[in-house]
Amino acid sequence: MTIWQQPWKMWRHVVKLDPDRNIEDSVLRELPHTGTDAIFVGGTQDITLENTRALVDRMRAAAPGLPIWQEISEQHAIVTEVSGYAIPVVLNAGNKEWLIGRHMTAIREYGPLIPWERTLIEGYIIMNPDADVAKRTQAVIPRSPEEAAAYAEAAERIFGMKTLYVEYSGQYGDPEWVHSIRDVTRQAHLFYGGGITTAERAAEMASIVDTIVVGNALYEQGTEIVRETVKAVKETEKPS
Ligand code: 1GP
Repeated sequence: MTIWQQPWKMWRHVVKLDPDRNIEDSVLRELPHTGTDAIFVGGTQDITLENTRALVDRMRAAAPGLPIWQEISEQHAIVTEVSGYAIPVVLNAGNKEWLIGRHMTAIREYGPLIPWERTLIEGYIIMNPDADVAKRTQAVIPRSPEEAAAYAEAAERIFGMKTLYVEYSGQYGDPEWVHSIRDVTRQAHLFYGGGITTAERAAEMASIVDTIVVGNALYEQGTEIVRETVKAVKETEKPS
């Protein structure tokens, strides 16, 4: 697979939009001017085809040039008008539905229709026990940096995963723990999401991982924080 088929390898900064949360058109229109590399559309609670399609349509109208990738959590909410699909595989899910069950069902249903060349398979490691996604997947939270790193190593060495997502959703993670994951990965592309609310935090995590994801901060602080975090990330050297 060539690099142009894996555009996320070039992304340093992504904004995650939740179809279940309100956001003004004026904010969506500003997003392409913030310098962010791509938009993820997805969430954990109350994701429907209607609210997903409505947000994707509005986003496409507001920012025609920005890649929009749907992060799939509900099969019935899959929309076709996106650049690609991010498919979470929750490595530390307590309920195996989220590790392989839903994936098997989707493949049985859609098999030949799945555009694999436009999919990003994300090996999720959920780190924040209070996050909705942790509750929904009954995640078994790593108890030490070594355990977190072992999930990453298993993902890469055993399952051959090429992309991992360290998910602290709603909480800023401990950089030492994220470092321990980075240290054991060989080539995997690392996403980090959770609690990036300042330029300093963006720079700190961007010095460890390949791509940072900003969610909540946009809803709470507006597009200025997106601009500031993009700037911080672009001034930070990508880990080698
Ligand atoms: C959530 O990782 C993202 O899935 C971003 O987290 O909302 O805490 O920024 P925040």
